Amino acid sequence: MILEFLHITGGVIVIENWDVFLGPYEQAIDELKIKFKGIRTQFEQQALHSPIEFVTGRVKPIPSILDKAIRKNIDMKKVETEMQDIAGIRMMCQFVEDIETVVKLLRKRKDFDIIEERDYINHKKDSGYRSYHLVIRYPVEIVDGSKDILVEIQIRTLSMNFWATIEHSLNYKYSGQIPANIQKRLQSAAEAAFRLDEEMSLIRDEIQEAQAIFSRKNEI
Ligand code: 0O2
Ligand code: 0O2
Repeated sequence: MILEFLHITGGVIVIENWDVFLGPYEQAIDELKIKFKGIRTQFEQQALHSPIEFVTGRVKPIPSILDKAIRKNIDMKKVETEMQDIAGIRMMCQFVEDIETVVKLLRKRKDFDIIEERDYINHKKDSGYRSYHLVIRYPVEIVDGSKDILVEIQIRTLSMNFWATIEHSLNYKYSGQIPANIQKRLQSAAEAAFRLDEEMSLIRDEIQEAQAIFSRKNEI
């Protein structure tokens, strides 16, 4: 329960012991990274194309949690349920088609429940942002028993990731107010990233065959 970490200073509710509060989130990220990297390893062991290229994860830094709570008017008492990305995992894929494969794999898993799905691939954001988002309820075992943690999983191609990383830095630089001319450039860069994904999909069989030959050569 978050309440045990809350404490009122000058009328403002603050979290008193961040380490203890964020501990289960760190644990969830560590466990999920191992599990998802394991999926990739299993595909490789069977000499199959892995729909997952690489996996990253992070616990949201404390200043970002506080910023977002203020920006979105989230009551700190409800931060565990209303801020769904305190724990975040990202899975990068080579091809757009891989994203659906990964989503299907995740839907079959028994170690968490998917509580929300947001398809920003077929419904891209106005900024040009594309990714598939899932929010899962993941149980971590802690000394006091089991604790359910919400984790946001973002699944995207390498090309979508390139665009999102650049756009995120610009957003940070301009505090969310990117000048109109740069915004326009970003939108056309998003179009270019979309076309790159399309082009790669057209020669997917060829690329995968080449990658299989390359990995067999490395094994020898
Ligand atoms: P910045 O500027 O914040 O992007 P390892 O244990 O070695 O596999 P490590 O070093 O712990 O990995 O980090 P990992 O898992 O490779 O990735 C951490 C970076 O990925 C962070 O960047 C995060 O920004 C980013 N990241 C990963 N997943 C997410 C996510 O779901 N949401 C968000 N917002 N970011 C994510 P840095 O290095 O902190 O720099
Ligand atoms: P971080 O840690 O800086 O990445 P909101 O969180 O309010 O934006 P919502 O509905 O809670 O919206 O969640 P949404 O939009 O499904 O996913 C939020 C996260 O998706 C963001 O986290 C980003 O990581 C990513 N995202 C969404 N829209 C964009 C976008 O236009 N550009 C980029 N680069 N990333 C986007 P945060 O909150 O920014 O945290």
